[in-house]
Amino acid sequence: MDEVGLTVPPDAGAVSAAELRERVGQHLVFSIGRGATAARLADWRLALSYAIRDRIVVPWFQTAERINAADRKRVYYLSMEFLIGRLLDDAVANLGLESAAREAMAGLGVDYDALVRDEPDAALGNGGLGRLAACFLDSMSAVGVAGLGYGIRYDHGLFRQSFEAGWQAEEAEDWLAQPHPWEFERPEASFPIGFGGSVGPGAGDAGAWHPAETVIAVAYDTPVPGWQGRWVNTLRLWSAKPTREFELQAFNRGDFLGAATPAVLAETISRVLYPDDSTPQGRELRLKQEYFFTAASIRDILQRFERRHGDLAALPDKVAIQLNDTHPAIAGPELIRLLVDERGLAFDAAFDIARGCLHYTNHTLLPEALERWPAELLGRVLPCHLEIVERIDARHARESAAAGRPSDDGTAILGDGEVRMGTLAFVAARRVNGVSALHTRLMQETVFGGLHALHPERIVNQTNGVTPRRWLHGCNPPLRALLQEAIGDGWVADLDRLEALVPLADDAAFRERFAAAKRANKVRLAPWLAEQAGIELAPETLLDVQIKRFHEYKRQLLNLLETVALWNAMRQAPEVDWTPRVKVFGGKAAPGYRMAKLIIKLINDVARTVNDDPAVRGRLQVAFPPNYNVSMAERLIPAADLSEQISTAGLEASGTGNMKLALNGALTVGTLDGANVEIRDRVGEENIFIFGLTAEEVARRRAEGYAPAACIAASPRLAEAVEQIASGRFSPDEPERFRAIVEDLRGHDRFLVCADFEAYWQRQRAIDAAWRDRAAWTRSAVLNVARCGWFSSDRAIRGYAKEIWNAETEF
Ligand code: 26W
Repeated sequence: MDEVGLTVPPDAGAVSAAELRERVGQHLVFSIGRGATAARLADWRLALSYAIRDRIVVPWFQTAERINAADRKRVYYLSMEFLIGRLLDDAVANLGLESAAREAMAGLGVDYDALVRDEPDAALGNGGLGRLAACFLDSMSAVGVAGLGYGIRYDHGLFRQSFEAGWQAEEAEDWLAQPHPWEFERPEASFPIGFGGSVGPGAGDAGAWHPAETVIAVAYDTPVPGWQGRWVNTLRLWSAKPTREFELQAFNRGDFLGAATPAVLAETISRVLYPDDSTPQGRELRLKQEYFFTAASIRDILQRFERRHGDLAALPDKVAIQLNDTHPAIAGPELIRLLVDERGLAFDAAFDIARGCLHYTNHTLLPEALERWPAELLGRVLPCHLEIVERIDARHARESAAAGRPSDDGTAILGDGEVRMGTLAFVAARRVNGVSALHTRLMQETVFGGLHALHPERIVNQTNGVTPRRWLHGCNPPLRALLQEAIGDGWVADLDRLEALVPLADDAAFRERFAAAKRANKVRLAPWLAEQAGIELAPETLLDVQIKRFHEYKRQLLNLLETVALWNAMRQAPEVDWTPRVKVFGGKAAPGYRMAKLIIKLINDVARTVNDDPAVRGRLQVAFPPNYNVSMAERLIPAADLSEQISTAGLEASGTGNMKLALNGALTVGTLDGANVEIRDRVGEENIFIFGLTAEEVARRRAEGYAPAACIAASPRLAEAVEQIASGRFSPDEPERFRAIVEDLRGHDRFLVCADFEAYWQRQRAIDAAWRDRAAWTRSAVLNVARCGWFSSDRAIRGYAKEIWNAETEF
């Protein structure tokens, strides 16, 4: 009996199928207001979701009480993106209720799997950065960090992708078109957020900001249950609301639009996710989004701290803030503003406290992806913050000069009329980290070279990870069952235990079972792939997948060129016993990224030609299912045999798909880039297919002046493929369609596709041969699973807690 006299379930776990069925029935009637006969699939899904949610709220309260009672240091993860996917099945798995839920729904005549598939993805992110944030939330709960995620509750997540005549088409995503059972609106947790206006003089160091417009940030909380429901953290997403819902006077004057305008303008701030994952558009609305959620979060953090602590100097001991890339980098100036303007601290004291709390993760070295806001724009939207940035830069310059650094070493925050958000984040942070060993080293040697020299202790590495709950236990039932039998299920919370599989790699019977699990996943995938992409997947076919956002540095074009060359080779040598392959491409291009969209069209045009060609029937097929997202990844990854990680070395900060695919028994073909290097280090040279120029060699080739035409001339099969594309072999209706791709390839080829082509081709032919020796292939696959436990996001979070946040873990 709790304080309001409610009988609440004892704990997250322990519920029988009968009890659960009872609860589902009650929710259908009393929460959704439907009878069983009238209920649609979505109603049953909501009813089950509420019944599962009931098992989470009390552990949620208890976690908060434990954190308060122990006055634990809190970790706040600020991210513009959380690429969550579906929540029902993940919550059921984390509570250990899968069999109870299946049985309960079966008892009500409803198919559990159909329910799971009925849920829309929460696609509040673009790609790697957003998905990493979601995996980190799961792991912070799994290891018992007092963590809280802050982000934006976009009305519309990442666009829905479809193909019109092979061209990418985008339509607004609408996840909130139906009730979202996993969130609780928190109207009491709301803050006014100002924009524009002017700054007047204030007391001492303080300035007095008079914003021109204000919106209200309202919190929506989603519980984040950890493994076995022992710990439940919170994801708090902010939604923008108007200060006044409705201009009645305007309405009475018949100016209906005028009456609604303030509300529409306010709500625009959290309306939609920007679909760019590399080149910032530099839009004012984007800056407002970044400030909106960051300012609301900082206010919420300070308010929660001050509820229990009086001395602001203790803030860094009780609060660690992680900035997920530069998107929330305004957090530094905002925290300093509140400490100086509203709490009366001196600037330097405020700066030290702020820096003591802040930590920044960099996820890309691509120059065009580093945010730089025009100082004019920042000064107009956030006049107070520009002043603070100028003071931070002045202080930094003094520090730099004192360290004997030349003043023009490029480490200034302000320059060329811009505010370099990466430099601001670095200067105002206690720790800065990269997301793989190679990436972190390149950060120190290139983009952050000057700052690293000034603060050699500040940059540390935390190689990315993925949650084994969603990306192995959840998405791969056949392999999960085999692991359960072979080594128990301790691996779910302690993925290093997969190491126990190493000896089984030499056990033929086990290998047989392992291959059968992969086969079962391919058989399960086949009908879906036929329906979505019009291809036939036979179980013995090598399933070769490249699934990730489209970007030239990820080199989907290199994969496509190899595919065309293979097609040619099969047609020219039909007598050869070619290894049958299905090439799967999956991924979206930012709507404004013309070259990426042209490559998507090329892939679809080549797919049509190859799939219609009787000469290679059953030997080569190309599939490109539209609208790649988290749920599609959960479908494809367990069935994959070969993982394409072929980026230009030095440009993929880490990659996380590479980890998910290796953990599900796919072998990797890849360059020594990002975390591929650490995967190679762990699985062993002989259990991975590495090819291509290293990061150093890429830098050298570029520095020496790289001539792609020479590479093309030196490779007849590459030349043939390029010529076919150039001459409209795959676009007879518009022969010039791919001129831009061919001209760039022959003229610039900034991502060294031509330089790596022959090495890639050779490696792929070696893979054809390796596939023939199934025992050896399966042995390597087992060793990949066994030796990739380190790529758990639990390990990564433990690293952050120990080496960056200085925060406790409960488990
Ligand atoms: C402002 C536009 C914008 C939006 C997002 C620029 C850059 C981004 C992200 C940083 C891009 C991203 O998702 N980077 C990926 O982050 C993953 C998680 O660390 C890495 O594994 C990938 O290698 C990296 O490309």
